Amino acid sequence: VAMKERENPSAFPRNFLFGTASSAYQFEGAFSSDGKGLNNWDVFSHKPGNIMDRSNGDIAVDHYHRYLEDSDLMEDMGVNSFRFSISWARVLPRGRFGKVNMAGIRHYNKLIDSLWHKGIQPFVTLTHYDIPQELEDRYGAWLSPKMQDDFRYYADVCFKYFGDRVKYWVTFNEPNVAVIRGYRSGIYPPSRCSGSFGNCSNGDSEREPFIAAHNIILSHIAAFDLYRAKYKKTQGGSVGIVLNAIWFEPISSSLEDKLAAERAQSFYMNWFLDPIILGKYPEDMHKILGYILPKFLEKDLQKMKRGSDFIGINHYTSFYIKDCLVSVCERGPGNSRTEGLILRTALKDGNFIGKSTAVDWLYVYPKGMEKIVTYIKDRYNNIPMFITENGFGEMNNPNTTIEVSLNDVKRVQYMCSYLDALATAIRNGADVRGYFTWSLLDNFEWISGYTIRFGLHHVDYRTLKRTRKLSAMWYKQYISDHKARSTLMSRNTASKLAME
Ligand code: PNW
Repeated sequence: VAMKERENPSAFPRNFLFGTASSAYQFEGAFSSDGKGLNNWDVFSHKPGNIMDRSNGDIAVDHYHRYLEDSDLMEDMGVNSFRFSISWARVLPRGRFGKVNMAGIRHYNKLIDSLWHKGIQPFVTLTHYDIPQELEDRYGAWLSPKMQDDFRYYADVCFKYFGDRVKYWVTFNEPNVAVIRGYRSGIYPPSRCSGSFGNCSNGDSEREPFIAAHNIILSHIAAFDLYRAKYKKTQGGSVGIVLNAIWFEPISSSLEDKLAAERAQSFYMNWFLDPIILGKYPEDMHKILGYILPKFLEKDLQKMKRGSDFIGINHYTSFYIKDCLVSVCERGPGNSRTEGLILRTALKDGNFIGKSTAVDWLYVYPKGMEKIVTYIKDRYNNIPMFITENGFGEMNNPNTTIEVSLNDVKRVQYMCSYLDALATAIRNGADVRGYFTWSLLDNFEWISGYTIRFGLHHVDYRTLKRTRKLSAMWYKQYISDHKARSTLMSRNTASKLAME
């Protein structure tokens, strides 16, 4: 088998980015060091009842102090890229209402330089859920259109200080998840929701998600446009956005279920990507929401075709979707407005689409990777794509020993099968340029605290010691094997060209 594999050229192109992913709040810790301001997650996680194990990211995995050790782990795995995020409040403790924190700038400069030193490309996200608390207090976060000016200012500071060495920028990580959880169910800051959507009653779950999303889309466009006008020529990088992407499989081949799956995609991912890439909200959102859906102004629309150099895809899971708009479901018919907001996920003969895991939303269905990538390729004219996250979570309870954690066979199987499905999509023509596994280390898993481990390296939360798991060793082998095989491919291609 090994021989045969070696004769097989890799599907991944030669300069493909193989990396691991992280985010500031989940990794850095040092939440009040060196002049950092408080952000929405600092405040949220300190309120009792918000985080499952009553933990927070005050220390997290102390990546702020241990970034050198962590870049050694990456070097050892042979990855050629690292996806991390900048903490907005570390760079601008009070947003644009205060000074730039030069200690924060120095920190990211050191991190970026240490990566370059090891031949690791930085792949940098500006906002991975965390925003300065000052902005949440002033505006209710993304509910205000003023946030566009705040975000543009923040992006400008980052492009200016880091753009000579950062060639891949992501404006937002998963704004679809941030908005649905922040303004519909209320389980993430700013904890707003109403009606039957969540456990609070301080918002408007039927409207606010769409207002927040609209302001985020315009903020992305503002930063993209700023980069194009002011930095692109001299810095030569690219700017994209990352969406959480679930594959929605129609539960039957009926037209109703197919339309329902399409609707689910509209209300989850195309909600953001359509305006940014195609210049308008999806048609079925218009139909269902009517006047609730905010309108773009003429001056915005000018900038909104191909408003992104690439799409980042965080893909983990798939669900069956069943129509409830036309047909009657167990959960009752959806009324026209809430239909789009509630994912009508369904079971087929009592089963989910893939194998269940310790994570309640994670079902293993590798084919979903091929399907979602192909879907995005077809819908957005094969725009360059990166898999910015894909990974497997395991339970961490007091009984899990480190030995069990380190022998993460299921994570290896998951990565192996999902990468295989990705390779198929690439062979069929999808322009995918990189893959980042979530995550380099076990870390703070948002409202699940430290109860779930997603890392290729185990972290002992008492000593913060890192130990590589089986998956880290497997990934190292996988990368080196594919590097060898893609060199083979370019040689084959070269000799083929020579023959012609
Ligand atoms: C992502 N889903 O969130 C986030 O970007 C990471 O910060 C997080 O640690 C990681 O995935 C693991 O949870 C997700 O419903 C939110 O499919 C929702 C889903 C997937 C990932």
